[in-house]
Amino acid sequence: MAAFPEISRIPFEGPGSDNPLAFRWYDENEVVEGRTMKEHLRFSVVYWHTMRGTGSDPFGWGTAVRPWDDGSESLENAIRRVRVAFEFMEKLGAPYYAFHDRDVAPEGATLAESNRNLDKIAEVLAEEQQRTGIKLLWGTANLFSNPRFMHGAATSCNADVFAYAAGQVKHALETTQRLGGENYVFWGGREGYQCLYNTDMKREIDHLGRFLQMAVEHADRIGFRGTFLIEPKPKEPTKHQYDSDAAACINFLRAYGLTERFKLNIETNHATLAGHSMMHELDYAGFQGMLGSIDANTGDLLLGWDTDQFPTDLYLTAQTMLVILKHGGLGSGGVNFDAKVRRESFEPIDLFHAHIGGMDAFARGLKIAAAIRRDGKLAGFVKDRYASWDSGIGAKIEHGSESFESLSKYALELGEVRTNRSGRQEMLENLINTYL
Ligand code: XUL
Ligand code: CO
Repeated sequence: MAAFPEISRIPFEGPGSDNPLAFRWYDENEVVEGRTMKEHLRFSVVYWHTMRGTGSDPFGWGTAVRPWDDGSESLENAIRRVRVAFEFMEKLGAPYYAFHDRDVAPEGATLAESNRNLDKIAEVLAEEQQRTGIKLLWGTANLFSNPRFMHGAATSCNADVFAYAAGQVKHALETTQRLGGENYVFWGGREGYQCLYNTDMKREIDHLGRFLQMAVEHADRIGFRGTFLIEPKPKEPTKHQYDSDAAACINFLRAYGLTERFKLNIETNHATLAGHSMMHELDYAGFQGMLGSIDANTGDLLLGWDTDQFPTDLYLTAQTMLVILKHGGLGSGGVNFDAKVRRESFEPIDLFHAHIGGMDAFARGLKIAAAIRRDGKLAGFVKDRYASWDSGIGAKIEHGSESFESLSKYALELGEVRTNRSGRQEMLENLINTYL
């Protein structure tokens, strides 16, 4: 029984189309900068919001109508959901998906039972991947919903919880490998603190470092070759999350010797919660060779929390793609829609509208970014702005041959600096508008 019998494969109809169930910009075969849109964007659907989101919020129950889901935690229901997920992704034309262990399979009474449940569902996932050609972008473990993780998982004050989490991640990693997952993600759901009076921060962060080292050791043992990704987020659910932003994560990874195997999964709404723009986080990770993947969504400026909305703002997608292209693309990562429909958008068809909009916004963002790069005016301006570093004293400083002694002599001869030029911010903002 099809869940979406009235929908066939979402077609590309071009910008002139007024069909809300067609792509106007995302033509998976269109070539941009030498690669198809499909290859650049590597769109991925998330299982947790799309298949498990109910629309509940702290003030009310779920609103989502999902006729295929009986609301139970049975394996039959979980299997039905897998079939629907793949029908949805196939009709949408999304090449990838991502899941947490506990979204796809019910939690059992013991870790052993949970592992068995995941194994059964993984069989069905493998079968559907085989049938459709849809691939696993990444897997992860939910180390934050169950009450046992109230104090965190790898950073819990309770060593038994750390051990349990290790056992859970071992199985999630093996399942990801079994399904050909190209990455494995760590989002530290409760890895942080609410109160420093009761927290030994150094010990907790050391434990997190050791936990991730063990993940790498286990990956080596089983031959998992995918990229490990950390997903920065500054707060929510805890008041301070240890993986607070790209800079904090990279510092942490360096301190624990993990930079060879880890990159970052940058999420838009997390960047803005950290007080940064998506561009900032992407560029910061990118120039250190640590940009792995993105969780594509957006927040709402008037709401201060992680609203996980679908991205439709063309400035945002153009800026995002500009930085991604600058750093040579996402490699084994992708554009993963960690986004959920609003609780007022409760019908199944809204899942299509949301994803089509996000995919079109990214396709258009990609084209805008490519046009900005082709034109070269923006890059040319930036290059010129730093021209004083390309020769003369600037080049010597960059090569490391100058000292305070020599620069003091240079500055004394200079007398005063008379070479500053305008940053032309407004002119550049106007320039960007010409590509939209
Ligand atoms: C939470 C979040 C997670 C991760 C995966 O804010 O973004 O869904 O992407 O655990
Ligand atoms: Co995310």
